[in-house]
Amino acid sequence: MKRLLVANRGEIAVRILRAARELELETVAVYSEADADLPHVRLADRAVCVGPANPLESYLNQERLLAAAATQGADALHPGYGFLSENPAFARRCEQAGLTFVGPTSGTIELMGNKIASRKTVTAHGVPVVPGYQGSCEDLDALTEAATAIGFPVILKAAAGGGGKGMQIVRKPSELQAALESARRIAFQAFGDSSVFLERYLVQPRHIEFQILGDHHGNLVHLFERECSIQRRHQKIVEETPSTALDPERRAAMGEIAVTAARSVGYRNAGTVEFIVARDGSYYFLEMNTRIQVEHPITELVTGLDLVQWQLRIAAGEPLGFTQEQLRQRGHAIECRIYAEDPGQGFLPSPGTLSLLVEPSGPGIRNDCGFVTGNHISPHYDSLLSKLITYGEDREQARRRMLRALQDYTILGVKTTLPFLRDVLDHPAFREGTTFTDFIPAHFGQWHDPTDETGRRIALLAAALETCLSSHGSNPSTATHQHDPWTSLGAWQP
Ligand code: MV4
Repeated sequence: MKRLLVANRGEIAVRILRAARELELETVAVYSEADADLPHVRLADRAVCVGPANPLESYLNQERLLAAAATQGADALHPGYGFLSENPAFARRCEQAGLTFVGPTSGTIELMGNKIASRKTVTAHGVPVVPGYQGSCEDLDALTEAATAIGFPVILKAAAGGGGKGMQIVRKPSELQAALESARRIAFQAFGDSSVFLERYLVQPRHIEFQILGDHHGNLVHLFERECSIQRRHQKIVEETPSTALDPERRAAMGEIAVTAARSVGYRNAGTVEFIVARDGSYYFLEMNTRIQVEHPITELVTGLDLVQWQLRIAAGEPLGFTQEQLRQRGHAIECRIYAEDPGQGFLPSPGTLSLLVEPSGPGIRNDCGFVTGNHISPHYDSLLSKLITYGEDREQARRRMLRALQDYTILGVKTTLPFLRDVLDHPAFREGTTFTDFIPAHFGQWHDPTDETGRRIALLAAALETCLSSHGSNPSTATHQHDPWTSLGAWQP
């Protein structure tokens, strides 16, 4: 492996290019016409424009990416996350072109992409899954019987889904038919595959995932967990490790199960096994993600390993240089996702020009950022600007460092999640570590920016305008009491 093409943009492209350069690989960046000024283009040895801003014509354009790899003489391709990272057809085309795809095989991506198939595979190897039914869901009678045996409430999920799309919670038998039709229609529209399956619906669960690394020599380890329960509409916004919900015994047991799940498909490279953890502490396999994840840095901080470098070293055939017993979790790490979105308006994307970006720094602070002052945040792409990650000897130190870093972070020109995250990190429930998947709707149902000065500014402008427009001296009361602030202040009165 000599020359790596990074088929992505933004912070993850920067992250991968840094790892590749430290390993002395030559690097090729790709970019769309909208992204020519982004940092990832400058960080690479070479850069190729792969098409217009529309991702379907650039970062998702398989022909253009494969052509760029061929003309630039790349022998490996890192897909990052999103875009083509979990597309088995693209991975297969890379394999067939003799281009090392930095990730698992196309067969593994395909198998794990189908939630019914992955459930069956891991179950056969003793991995616990949520009690459910993956038989033919077209037959309403059979489905009703299965749901009744499982016990209501139940949840319908798309086989080709993951990440929450098309899920339907069903509370009683009479709701099943409508929910089934809706779930199948949404699944077909989103994934072109209407197959769905059924699980018991767990109330107020936690979402905990385990990082996996497997090499080409049969070595497979887990790098402990990440607690990802703080989500809004199935998008994580704060992640941390270790989880406040696991004791050493449960952590070790879940880690072993995660390795078993990965081994059951002969997993290679970095991957993530997702679990749902019930309130009684029981845990169940949900799905496996076959890519590097957004939240990988917190694992790097507590293990001391560079996960992206290991992805590249594994892809080059190098064996893992350590065993499970040599791995330790040390300290605590928290990640906050900084999006160009308006948290006061339902997280509406806030594209625009970054008129100023000043990153926080100092002990235990890392900011994985894909943009600099002057860059345009395009509405064509995911609105993630950067990931702010803090490390501490313990959770409270990591939390306080995060609050300090969030205060020191300046982003002007677009609305961001920064003020919202300050309130999340300061919330008593977060301080206590009682983080469940309903954290945001439960504590931040309708949130308004406490530092938003817009209302005050409008009042001041209105007062100034009123003062200018009002004719002085014509009112006899002002003439007689001109030193009385209750009359002379006019519209400036509080
Ligand atoms: C569940 C669940 C409860 N029971 N599965 C959401 C993301 C996806 N990876 C799995 N998700 C869930 N799966 C069972 N068996 C609860 C969630 C869930 C959720 C479900 C509906 C609406 C909002 C949710 C928020 C977080 C987690």
